[in-house]
Amino acid sequence: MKKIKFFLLIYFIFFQPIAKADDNFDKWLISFKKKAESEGISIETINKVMDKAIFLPKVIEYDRFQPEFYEDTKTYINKRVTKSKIKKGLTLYNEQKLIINDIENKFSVEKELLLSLMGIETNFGKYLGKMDIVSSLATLSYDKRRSEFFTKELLILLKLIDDNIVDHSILFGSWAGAFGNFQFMPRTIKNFAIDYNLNKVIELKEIDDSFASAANYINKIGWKNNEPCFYKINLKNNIPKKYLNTSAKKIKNKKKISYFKKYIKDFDNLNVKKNIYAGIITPDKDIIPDSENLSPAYLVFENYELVLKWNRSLRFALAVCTLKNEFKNAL
Ligand SMILES: [Ca+2]
Repeated sequence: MKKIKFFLLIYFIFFQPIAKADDNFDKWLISFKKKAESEGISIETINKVMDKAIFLPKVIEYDRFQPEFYEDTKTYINKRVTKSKIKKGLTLYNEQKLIINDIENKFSVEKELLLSLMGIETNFGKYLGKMDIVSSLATLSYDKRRSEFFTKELLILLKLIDDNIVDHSILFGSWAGAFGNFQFMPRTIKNFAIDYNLNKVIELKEIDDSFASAANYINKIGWKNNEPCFYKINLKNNIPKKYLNTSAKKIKNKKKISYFKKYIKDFDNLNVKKNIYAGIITPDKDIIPDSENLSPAYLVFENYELVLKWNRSLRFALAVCTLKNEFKNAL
């Protein structure tokens, strides 16, 4: 009897939750398919794509353990802006100079920024991800945390497949459903991706289409060439807490730089126009226990906020702009 109870216990602990997750996922899948159909996506496409979708527990694990949540700024940047990455970027540039220069001119976006975005996103195509994107997006749509956002992304992706804009057989990418050299989400593909070499397919794992698409995206959202992203600063203790931004959602309490003079050490040595608007970020304040609140600190500008639109992470945007500056020095 005891043995049976033990097995029952084991069964309930190990098998029951999985069976339940599968069950509920299948239910979710049925209702999602109905939703997709009501949005005008063909039944053939819905069945062809969604019948292979499975629940991926790993995706939930990754979602709950993103480096943005636990790595401090210095570690995050040092891991992503390395000598070997800079070298790799320069090699790629030398091999693809004609295309990259052409795209830089046509879209008015600095090539150094494009190289940096590709370097940070996928280490120049090395980490494109091997996850089945449809299953990743389905898992995150089924999951409660950001269901609405990912359901919309999955619907957009189905529409792109239905319209033959993307080839669904090559949709392997990141756990969060991002695709190609610059890790575009479906909505970004829909709004900004370009068939630059005019062969009627958007190929975001190829240099020409992916660079043009990234340049088009960052240009359309307002990138300004040769304007700064951020400056590292040393704050004085008298700075009111309200000026310290720790969230990537919105940079609040922006002022003309000259306004912050009384709160910044060695202000007069700052090599930046003092009459432009800036915010202050202290990205480690919330995540590092007992961290010194005021360090590191940065003045951030409009271009920085555009990189946040690309990916809502304070550290991501710092890394992108740091690597961009490295390419500026090297090219
Ligand atoms: Ca193409």
